[in-house]
Amino acid sequence: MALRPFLGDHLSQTGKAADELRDVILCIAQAGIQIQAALRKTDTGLSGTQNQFGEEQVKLDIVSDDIIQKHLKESGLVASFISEEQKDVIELSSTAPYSVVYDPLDGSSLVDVNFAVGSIFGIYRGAELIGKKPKQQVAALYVLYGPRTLLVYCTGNGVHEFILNDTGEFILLRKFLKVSDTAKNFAPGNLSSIMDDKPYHDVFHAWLKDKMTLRYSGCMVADIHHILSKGQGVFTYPAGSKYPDGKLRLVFECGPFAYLMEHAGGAASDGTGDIMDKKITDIDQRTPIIIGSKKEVERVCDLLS
Ligand code: P6P
Repeated sequence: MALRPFLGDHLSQTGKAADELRDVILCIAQAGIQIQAALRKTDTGLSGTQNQFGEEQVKLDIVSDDIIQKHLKESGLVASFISEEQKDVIELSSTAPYSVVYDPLDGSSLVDVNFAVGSIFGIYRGAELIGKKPKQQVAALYVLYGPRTLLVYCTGNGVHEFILNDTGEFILLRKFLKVSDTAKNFAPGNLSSIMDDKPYHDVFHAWLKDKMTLRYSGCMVADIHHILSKGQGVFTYPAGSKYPDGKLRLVFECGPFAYLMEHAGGAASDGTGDIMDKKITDIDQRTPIIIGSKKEVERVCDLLS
């Protein structure tokens, strides 16, 4: 295979993805290319509408969601999908092989400050999503829109990183990303909760005592990519008074990242159990998350328990 194969060839040869799964991922990659173009020219203002969580939507949330929906529909391979920007499961076909869950533009409130933002995707076999667990995903991937446009995917055979080149092709950058057991960096979400959450205060104190380095951007895709790219780190977003079940969603944020992190040798917990084992009961289900280097995740869970 070429030194820097195209995404499609790599999906078949190294990712060992079935042809139809490869094609769904290639459609998602095409949507990512259109979204990164839209980021450069679309107004970052508010759309005047709210999503299912009552959160203000920026125009780019809507634009990104429309781009992804168009590509999923045109693929003819998607039975149903769940988008953070839609309040119900959207059914397309009862016979198509896969279903897709996604957050079209995670961190969209950061576009106006020119921080990196991303799209997150999880892929399941069949039409049903409610009742499934993230460990039943057959693939997960994200597209990270920063100074470079990167795509990281896993179809069960390693986690692999691609970069969008100047002819509009995703080519391999690094294969088989690995996360070591110990962390040097920490990404502390919901940090304000240390004021009334002693265990989380103790976690923060342990990180400072161990002279670990903070790396937090406010976009989960960028902060999780930091761990996969550096090969170490921990990201936490525990529950707190403002978010009693945690802020981040199981279906289209924590589930796909748990799949990627575990396949890179890391871990993802809700504080008491694996995110990969959490049953999807509702599309807008939230969960606390501690994710990254395995031993650091264990240490944080012990301190939080
Ligand atoms: P906070 C972005 O809005 C997001 O959903 C994730 O991308 C990010 O990790 C988190 O929320 C940031 O939350 O409370 O730090 O603004």
